[in-house]
Amino acid sequence: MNTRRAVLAALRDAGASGVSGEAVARALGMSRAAVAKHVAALRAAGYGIEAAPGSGYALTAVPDLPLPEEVAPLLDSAIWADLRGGGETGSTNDDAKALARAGAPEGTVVLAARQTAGRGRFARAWSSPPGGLYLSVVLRPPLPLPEASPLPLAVSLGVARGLRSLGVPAALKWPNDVVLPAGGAAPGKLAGVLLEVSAEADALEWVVAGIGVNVRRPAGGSPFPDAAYAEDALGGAAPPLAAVAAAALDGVGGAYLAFLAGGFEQLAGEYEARWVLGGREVRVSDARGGVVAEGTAAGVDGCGRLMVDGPRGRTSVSTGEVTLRGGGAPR
Ligand code: BT5
Repeated sequence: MNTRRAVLAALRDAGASGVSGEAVARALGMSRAAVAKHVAALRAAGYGIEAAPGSGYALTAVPDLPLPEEVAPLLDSAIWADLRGGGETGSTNDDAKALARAGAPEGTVVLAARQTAGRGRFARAWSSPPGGLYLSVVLRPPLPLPEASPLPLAVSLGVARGLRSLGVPAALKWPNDVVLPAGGAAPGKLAGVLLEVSAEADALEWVVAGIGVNVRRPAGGSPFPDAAYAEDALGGAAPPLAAVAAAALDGVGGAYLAFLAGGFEQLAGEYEARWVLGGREVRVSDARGGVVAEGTAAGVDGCGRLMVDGPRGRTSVSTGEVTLRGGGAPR
């Protein structure tokens, strides 16, 4: 536990009656000035900490932000070792890539409550207002590049697992969407996943997996008619962002380790149990809108490719954009 987290834990333990700076300093083996410095930093991050003469510091408010101090104690997965951020940034993927290039180990996490330059695939924008959760993780899978192709699916499966653990019935839409099924209507996009990789020859150096989750509807309404929000599935009561972050990280950690241990075959059954495309009529387009495949979504193969059965047989697609074409009961 780092020292700021230890100071916060001491304030939490003290409850409403508070604790003196001197007692915290003694318990943690640090100077009173160091305690005061951490208290100032916690206040700057949004914590309410009152200083009453005689009784010391009392924690009066905890911000609804995915701060490392809030997320770390909720995590079960041991893979996430170094958590950073939690406020506003340009893009957590850019931050995590800079850390990866500088040698950050697997398990480094960058969190944010708002992004000013959030990105989707194919240089598209990811709308990142307050009320959403934005995070990126550094992974260093010991794999040749081609074997990593199902990783985006494993990561989205992990995000769906995490959201389901919070009671949100998250489902999957190949390749990288986590969606909220909406009865007969098109499922709404609840979360998106963006993987960026660096490889030397054929060996992966690092993977940055970025995840954006729509948690609360933005104050001014959603800019995307097909966006869905976790709170929609929870009767308007969204969990704190730190709880969403911990659930997503635990889900992704578990799915990633299962993928490393047994390949995508290990996850394919669960993926197909959760996906909204099975048996549906789909059209797959490339980044420029050209149609790559059309037909019935038949499944996902061990390489994470979408199998589409069309009039001229089966096509396996490794990337693209899927549109549901109506008809065909989901299975
Ligand atoms: C994705 O791209 O779905 C990947 C999104 C990844 C975002 C995370 S946030 C943390 C990390 N840091 C980053 O900078 N990025 C990652 P794609 O499949 O290309 O979908 C993008 C499209 O979804 C856009 O062109 C819009 O049409 C739509 N869109 C944008 N923002 C949205 C939102 N908040 N909710 C639903 N749809 C959105």
